Amino acid sequence: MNVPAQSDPGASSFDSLWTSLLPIGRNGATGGYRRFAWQDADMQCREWFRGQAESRGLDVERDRNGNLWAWWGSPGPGAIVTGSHLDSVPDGGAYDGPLGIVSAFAAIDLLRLRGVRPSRPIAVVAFSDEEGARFGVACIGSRLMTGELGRERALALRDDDGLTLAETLTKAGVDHGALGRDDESLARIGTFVELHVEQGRGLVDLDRSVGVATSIWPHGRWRFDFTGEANHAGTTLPQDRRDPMQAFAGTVLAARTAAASRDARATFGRVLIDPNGTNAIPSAVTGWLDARARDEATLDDLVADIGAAATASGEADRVGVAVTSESYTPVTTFDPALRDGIATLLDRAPLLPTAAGHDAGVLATAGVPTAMLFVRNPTGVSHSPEEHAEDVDCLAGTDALASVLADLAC
Ligand code: HGY
Ligand code: MN
Ligand code: MN
Repeated sequence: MNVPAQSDPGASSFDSLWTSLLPIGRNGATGGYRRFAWQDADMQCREWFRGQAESRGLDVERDRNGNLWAWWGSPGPGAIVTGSHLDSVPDGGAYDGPLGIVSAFAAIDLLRLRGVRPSRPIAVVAFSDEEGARFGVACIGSRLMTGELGRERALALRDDDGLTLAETLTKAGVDHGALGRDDESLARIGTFVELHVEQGRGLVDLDRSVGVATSIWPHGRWRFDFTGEANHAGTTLPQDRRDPMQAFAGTVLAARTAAASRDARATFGRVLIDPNGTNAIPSAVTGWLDARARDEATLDDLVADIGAAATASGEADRVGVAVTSESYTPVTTFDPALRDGIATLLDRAPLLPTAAGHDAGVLATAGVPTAMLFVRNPTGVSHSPEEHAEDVDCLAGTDALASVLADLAC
């Protein structure tokens, strides 16, 4: 972003926040972000958060589950909370998550410039590990806070190097003794509003810069383990092979067909191959299915079909198959009165559903009055270095968020 500092103080505040965060965790070769929970880039993002909060005189705290909070006013019940996450998927874009946090700080700057004096506390939150890129479960920070993810299960989650979350937190100097449902933090949230880059082209089609979320499709993650027999790539006869890659490939193709017939989504975006040698039949293949659909019955049906296809492929290739559900998020409907009030406040902003998951969805499911704002994404591309939002739309989003915060907090 490049906005002349003097021309518009709101733009200048957004610009300096955005440009100071931009280099952290960016891979020079791909241009994508690798900000994985509790690794160096994530720790630097957390330092950035602390620095931005402190430079604004906001009190910073890290809650029992590693989520960061910055308070304008005393922490307490009825707070208007806004924010998002700072971690990314592998080679993710700059906007998914960080836009919500940069806009939150910039919105506070705008409110102060306008002389707004909130009668309720306002907080900016950065939830831990929203993408689940490291430990496999999405929204770990918010799910721990609401109790949807249990303490024992969370601590035992492992990354690809075999490190548990418990070991990781200890290494990062975080005491995990009190990890788990956090009624005190939850009780302080009067309303939560998350601003996010749109992950689709709904706002492009409607020619609007800002929209309001209606609902999130039900979605989940399943691990598919295929176990075969390692052997020589050249000397093993076709009839002697027990190749888990073949069974996996059959499952991937079946997933495409099963999703297409239901207008649903099925993606195998991550795979581990053991031992991963060019001239050896693998002994094991593990693939993770991300599946989403308009309603839970369709999603359940879709996953059952893909599971059946995996079993059939496994039998045909004499390969063992095990399917494990790792997370499941039911359909989320955002608070209708809050949603409609915000849409009216924002010049009848359009209402949009999404198939992307968010911490806002976790909070809404836990009964917190929650809303989301979307900022136009000209290509709709997300979870990729190509993810983008125009400067003018980011500023419109910040301005919209500031209006919403003022409306709710004053
Ligand atoms: O994967 C998701 O839906 C979200 O972007 N974390
Ligand atoms: Mn994401
Ligand atoms: Mn996100």
